[in-house]
Amino acid sequence: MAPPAARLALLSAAALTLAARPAPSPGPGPGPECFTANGADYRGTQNWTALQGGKPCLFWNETFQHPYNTLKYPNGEGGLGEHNYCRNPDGDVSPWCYVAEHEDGVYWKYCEIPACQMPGNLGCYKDHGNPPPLTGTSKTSNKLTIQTCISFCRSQRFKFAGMESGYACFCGNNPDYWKYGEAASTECNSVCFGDHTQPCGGDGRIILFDTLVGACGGNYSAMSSVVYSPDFPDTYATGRVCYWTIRVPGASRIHFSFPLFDIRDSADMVELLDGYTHRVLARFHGRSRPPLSLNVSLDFVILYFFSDRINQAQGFAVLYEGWTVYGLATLLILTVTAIVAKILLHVTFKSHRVPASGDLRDCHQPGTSGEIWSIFYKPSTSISIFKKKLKGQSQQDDRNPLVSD
Ligand SMILES: [Ca+2]
Repeated sequence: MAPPAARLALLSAAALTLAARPAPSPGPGPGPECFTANGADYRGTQNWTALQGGKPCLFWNETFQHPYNTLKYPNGEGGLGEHNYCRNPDGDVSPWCYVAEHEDGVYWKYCEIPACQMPGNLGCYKDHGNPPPLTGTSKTSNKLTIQTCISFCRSQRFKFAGMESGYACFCGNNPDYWKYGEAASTECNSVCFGDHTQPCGGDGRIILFDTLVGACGGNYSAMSSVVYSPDFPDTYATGRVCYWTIRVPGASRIHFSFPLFDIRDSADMVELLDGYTHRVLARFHGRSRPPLSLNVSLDFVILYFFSDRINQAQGFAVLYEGWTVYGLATLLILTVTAIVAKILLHVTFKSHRVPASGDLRDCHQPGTSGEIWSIFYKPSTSISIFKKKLKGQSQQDDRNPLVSD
C-alpha cells in the first residue's frame, strides 16, 4: 500500500485530471497556436498536410524549384527554415506546404492544423441549406471580409457570424450551428471576395466566428480570454477610440501577453489602465512594443486603444489570464504536497533498508510502491494540470461577455 499522504495526493491528482478535462466543444483541443485568421503566425511543428490521410511536407531548404525556399528567404522570413513545417509565407488563407506528389499539376497543399484556429473562430461546419446553420439574417457582398460580416451581425446583436463561398454572410444565435457536422478547416479556405488573405468558408461550408472578435470595446469577466484590436482580422480603421473592461472577480492579479502586436507608428497606441483610478499602467505603440508578458496586481483593468488618421496595421491580440487567491493557494498546496511527498519518498526508501516502525512496514509492499511513486513524483504535473483547468473554464466563458459596440 502507498502511504496515506501519497494515496491522498494520487486521488487529488486524479480528481484534478478529471476536472481539468475541458467540456465537450467543437473547437480545437489544446491552446491555440495561431492568433491570425489565416495562420500567418503559425510556428508549430506539423509537417503533414493532415494528421490523418495527409501527405508529408517537403523541406523548405529543398524546394529550390518553387518560389518559396530558404535560398530566396534565408533569414527566416514567414517562418521558413531548414524544416518541413506548414507555413503561410505568402499571405494565403491558411498554412500550407509543398508536397512531392503532383496531382494535376498541384505541387502544394493546405495543411489542416487543428491547433491553428484563432480564438473566436468557432470552426468550419457543413451547411445543408434548409435551414442554414445560422438563421438570424443574411446578406451577400462582393466585398465581403470576415470583419464586414462580423460587424453586420454584431450591429444586429447576433452572437455568431458565418461566411460561406467567399461572398455570403449569415448571422444567428443558433446554439446548434454544428448540427450538420463539422468539416475540415481546409474545406473553408475559399478566399473572401473583399480580402484574398482571409478564409470565407466554402461551397456548403460555413466558417463561424464569435461576433466579439474585432469589436471596438466590450466587457470581459471570464478568467481568461483574448481581446482583438478593433476591426480584426481586417486592419484597424482610422480614428478608433476603444475601451474594454477586464474585470475578473476574485482575481489577485491579471497576467497579460501580446501574442500578436502589429502597430507601426507611435501615434496609434494601446494602454492598460487601473480600472479604479484610471491611472495608466503601461503604454505601447510602434516604437515601444510590449514585453513578452506582464502582471498587474489588480482584478480590474481597462484596455484602451487609439488610432490616428494614417498608417493603419493589423493590430493586436491581447491574451489575459486572471489568477485568484484560491488558484494561487491551490497551486501552493499542490507544490507543497509534491515536496512533502518527495521527502516522504526519501524517508521511505532510506528506511526500507532499516525498517524501524510498523507504519513504515505498511508502506513497503514489494513491487508496488516503486511504480506508484514514479507516477506521482512530478511536481510540475500538478502545475500544468492546474493551468489547463484555467483554460478549460475560459473556453466556456469566453462566448458570452457583454458587448458594447
Ligand atoms: Ca497611425
